[in-house]
Amino acid sequence: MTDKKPQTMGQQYGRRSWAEPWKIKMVEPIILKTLEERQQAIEEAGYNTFLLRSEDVYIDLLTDSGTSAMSDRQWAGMMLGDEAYAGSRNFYHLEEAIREYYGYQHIVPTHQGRGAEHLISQAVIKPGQFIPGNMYFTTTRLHQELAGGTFVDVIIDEAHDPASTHPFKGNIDLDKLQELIDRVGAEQIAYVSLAGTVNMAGGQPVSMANVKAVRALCESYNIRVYLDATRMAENAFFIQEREEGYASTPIAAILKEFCSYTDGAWMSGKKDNLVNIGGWLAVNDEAVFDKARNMVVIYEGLHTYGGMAGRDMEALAIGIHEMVQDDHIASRVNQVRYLGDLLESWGIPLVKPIGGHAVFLDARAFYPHIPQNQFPAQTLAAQLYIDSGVRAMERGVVSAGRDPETGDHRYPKLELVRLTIPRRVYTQAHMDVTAEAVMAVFEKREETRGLKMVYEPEYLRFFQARFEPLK
Ligand code: P71
Repeated sequence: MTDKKPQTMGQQYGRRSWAEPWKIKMVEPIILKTLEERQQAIEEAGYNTFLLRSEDVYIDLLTDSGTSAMSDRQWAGMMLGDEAYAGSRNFYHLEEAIREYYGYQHIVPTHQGRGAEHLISQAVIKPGQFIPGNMYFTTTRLHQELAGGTFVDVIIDEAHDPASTHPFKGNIDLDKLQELIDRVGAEQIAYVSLAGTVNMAGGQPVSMANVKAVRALCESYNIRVYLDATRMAENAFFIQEREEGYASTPIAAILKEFCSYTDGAWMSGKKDNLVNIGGWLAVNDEAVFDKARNMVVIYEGLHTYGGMAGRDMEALAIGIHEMVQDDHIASRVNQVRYLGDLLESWGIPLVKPIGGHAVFLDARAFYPHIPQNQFPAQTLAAQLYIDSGVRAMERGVVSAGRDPETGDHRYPKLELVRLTIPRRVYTQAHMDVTAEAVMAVFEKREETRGLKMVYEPEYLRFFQARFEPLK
């Protein structure tokens, strides 16, 4: 028995508590399967959390992509779908929202982010050109490679160090960018591929000062800057929180200023934009727009729906408006930080600072006895599911794939497991259960063995690869 009085979370932290700026109107039951059922499920899934059935998962932190909860207004907007093949009213609402909040002129709708990546890559990359960027993303780099380009990582070194607490680990290293320009020539650079925030680095932001400096350098060589705006609202929150002069600037104004230093953006609406499906490409250059708008009819659908239903575009337009509300974005990022702070205080190795959409466990430090070719992050994700039904995602050597030239695994410095938090879906209690699950797996770390890959698909292998436990 303890005579300690229970404390609210705010009291434990010596501040007033905060709560989510929404209340729940509809619920979806979730159940925790038994240990035996979970063991069988992960074995059937080849120790790959992408291959689990959602029904077998208790708390699903695989991704924040398309898994967020829509608001009552978005659902109401779904009823206003104009399902005309051409010229749907909802497309014009979407176009207005993108122009208002991101500031780009020309909009091409797509079914999701990779559809937009395909269009921009094909529209502006000439075979043999280079695309410098602040760390690769799987689908982005693949589309750049399929267009004949070569991605070059020019992110600051701190981004590759999980322990570095640099406030803007997503920044581009201007010396690395300059060095590439000097080496290959400005005309051999298709564009700078800038992501805000950087997913694979741990959801780390880019500062306003950095995007301005990148812009200035690129302007002097006539190089375009295109933005992966997938989690740019979260990036705006970090600028408001950390960068001098922005503490009282609204998220909407920060977002628009940041975008003004870029020539266009591709977007997975499934993240920041708070919808379950959808994406877009937006550019200022008419010639690029013309190409992309022509190509969209081959791969996605007519240029006023791009693979989305009218109702999807309406929900997307409303989601963009909700995304920039300061209380929404603060509660979203702070929920992620709540989970990260708990784990960090218990000594769990993770990427610091805690990013915008997820907590990234450092699987290399978690399992120092498992070599990278025995897939420590894949192992950790499987263990977490077995222990507690929590589903996470590998972001390490399996995700990095093989080098197209040598055929060897690419061994990234970061070998991570991502606990990704959907927006407006889980409560603080779910975060507590997750934290305890990570701790339980951590306590068993020494007896845990790695995996071997027994099936490997050619493209984006992490989605469908299968593994077996090492004896
Ligand atoms: C995420 C996803 C979805 C995903 C994609 C690939 C492997 C595993 C999971 C998608 C992104 C993203 C960024 C920065 C473009 C896309 C593609 N992320 N840029 O993190 O994070 O968008 O999924 O709508 O096609 O789970 P798309």
